[in-house]
Amino acid sequence: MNLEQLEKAFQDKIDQEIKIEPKDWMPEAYRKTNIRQISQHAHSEIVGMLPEGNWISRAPSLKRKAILLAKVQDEAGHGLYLYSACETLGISREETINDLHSGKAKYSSIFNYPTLTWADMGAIGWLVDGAAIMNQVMLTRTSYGPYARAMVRICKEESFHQRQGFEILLTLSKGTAEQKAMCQDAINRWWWPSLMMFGPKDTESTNSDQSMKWKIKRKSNDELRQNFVDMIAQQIKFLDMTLPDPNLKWNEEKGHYDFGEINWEEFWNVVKGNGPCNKQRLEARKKAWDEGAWVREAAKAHADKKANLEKTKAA
Ligand code: FAQ
Repeated sequence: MNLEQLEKAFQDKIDQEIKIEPKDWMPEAYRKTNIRQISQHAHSEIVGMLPEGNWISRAPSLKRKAILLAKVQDEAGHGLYLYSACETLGISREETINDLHSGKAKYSSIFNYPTLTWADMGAIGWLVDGAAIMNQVMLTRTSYGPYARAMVRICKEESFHQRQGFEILLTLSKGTAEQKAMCQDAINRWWWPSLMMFGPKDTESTNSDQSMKWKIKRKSNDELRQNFVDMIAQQIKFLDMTLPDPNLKWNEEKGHYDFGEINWEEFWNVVKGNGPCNKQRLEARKKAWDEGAWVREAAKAHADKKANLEKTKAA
């Protein structure tokens, strides 16, 4: 088959909802797009452990601490499934991690904001994990097989994360005046950055058209963002709190909530590395990588020794 025929057969497969697997032929740009998205997703999970990790030692009770610890460990697991899925596309884990450390690869803007109070653990679970699920449910049907399969498990765990976040806020919302204020303050600070997680407006989204054709993405950034606003605008009623948007209003005709304009200047500023915690996050990741060198070396020495033993036995 020539290139044109290969490309046609590839697109036909996608149109028939047949998954693309690692050893299948694929256009170079499809491989690259998946490497870009999956690795950035993996980095987001790993960097995303940092803002919550900040509160593990300060959780208000043993039970809260155990739950938060389990949640943060889940995020590490998500990163690992995703790095593995990415490796099936022919890039090493080391390369993807180097790209994070050099600033070449992005990670979600949301993790560049600080976690100032315990209520932030609730707001992250409810809003950040909530936005993540809204975006990621469609990825359980993404066209690249290893990514789709990793996402099934990730989404199940993210649902638990969202519930635990909501429960933290629900408890605070029924507490003292100070706890209620803390709850509202966290919602105020995390609301707009959560909306930014869905990416730029459709008209500004450079990757969307091609990713939709390849069924890597199945819903647009704006469509998912709107679904998220509709969901949260309902859920917040149970907390008796408000969202920090004077333009948030049910639109009967559209069957959706209208909402205010996102501060896109802030979004791009954070994406470009100038958010409140970008430097701190990257430094923490680099330090962890350097301090883990001995573990990687020991694991490799053990694997080499085992392989040599097997070779001697076979000889
Ligand atoms: N932050 O053309 P588009 C989580 C970049 S995981 C930074 O629309 P695309 C779990 C984008 O990469 C959260 N950069 O791009 C958790 C592109 O630049 P590039 C992460 C952003 O790929 C919870 C450029 O802007 N989730 O939260 C952002 O079609 C709690 C143009 O954008 C995923 O990664 C942003 N917010 O759509 C963990 C899901 N938005 O790469 C711990 C998978 C856009 O060309 C605690 N990813 N950019 O240089 C996706 O679904 C997509 O990649 C989008 C962006 C929707 C993020």
